[in-house]
Amino acid sequence: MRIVEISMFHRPLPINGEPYRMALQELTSLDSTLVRITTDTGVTGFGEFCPLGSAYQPQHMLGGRAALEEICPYLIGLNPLLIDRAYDVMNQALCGSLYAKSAIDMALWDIAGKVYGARICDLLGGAVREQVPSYYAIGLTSPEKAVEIARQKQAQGFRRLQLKVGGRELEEDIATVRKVSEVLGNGTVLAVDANRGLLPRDAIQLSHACREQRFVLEQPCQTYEQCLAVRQHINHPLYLDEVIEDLNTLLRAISDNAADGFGMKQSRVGGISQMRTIRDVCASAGLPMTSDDSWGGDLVASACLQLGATMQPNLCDGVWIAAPYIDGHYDQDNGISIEQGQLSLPAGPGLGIEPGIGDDEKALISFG
Ligand code: 0XW
Ligand code: MG
Repeated sequence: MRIVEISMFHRPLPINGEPYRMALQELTSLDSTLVRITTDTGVTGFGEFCPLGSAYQPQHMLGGRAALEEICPYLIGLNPLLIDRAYDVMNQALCGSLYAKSAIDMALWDIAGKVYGARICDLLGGAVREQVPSYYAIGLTSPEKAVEIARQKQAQGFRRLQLKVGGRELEEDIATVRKVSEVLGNGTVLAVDANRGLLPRDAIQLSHACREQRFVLEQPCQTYEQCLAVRQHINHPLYLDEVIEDLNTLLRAISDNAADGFGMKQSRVGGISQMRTIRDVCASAGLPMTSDDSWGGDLVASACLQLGATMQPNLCDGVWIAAPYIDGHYDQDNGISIEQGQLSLPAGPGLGIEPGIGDDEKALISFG
């Protein structure tokens, strides 16, 4: 079996409703890139990457596409089932750009599932459960609006809420955390996520001011070292997200006892293959993580869900997907939606998603 063609396609993902506000970004539309890998047997696999805009992390749409233009010629002719070998070739062709490589990795896993007649979760050791909890991220907003959303999302079945803070007056963050905490039902847990937007002094003051409220404080400050220092002075478990850029930084964080859990994004670390290892390392350390990505449609959503379904429930803090902010699906029949706060694995092999790329759709670029 050989790769004979790799093509890229653009999928605009406008955000429905309010802009998506975090401490350092406000987003109204995202741009996703789909990758289609075609083999000589006619089996095709699909992947996707979708940076959270151009300023969130060192990733952006055009940079990812340029990285794939550099990489793809080296992949033509390879056996797509030898995923680790193909990844070696990608790393020899280009250093870094893990977010772009994640889309190739995803498509290769999709092909493997279709060839072996198995869902990706079952190639990753098997699903522990067929439904996996999602969680909802409440963007930066007023205390009153945050309370309204918290009530609404709990009524919809979510049992984990993430509340964005940072990038504004500390008093407003404190008021919002306190007000939302008051309306959390039994069994609903809260993550307060600053996406690196709090100064160390403010992260410490937020934790002290809200010492009566139960939550994990996620990625409060800009750097790993700042979070490590803040951890010594706060009253809440600390999660790391953006600074865990690869397996090595995860191993360092575990060795330093720097975190009580992790918000993990598949594209940041390089794809399903890397998230599988991170899953196992976190499990061996007894530390929970989420199985998320920055953004994306049904392909990214399925990839996060496939991995999340294989995680032990007590170590899986949920699978976040962007579907609530996206109108429609790539796959009208099998698109990934949240029902009662839960995600259900698609039945089909691989990702179980056909992204609806028409035969007449012109690719941004094709190789092979
Ligand atoms: C909530 N997320 C997983 C989605 C956005 O990309 C931000 C991210 C986070 O937790 O930082
Ligand atoms: Mg986060």
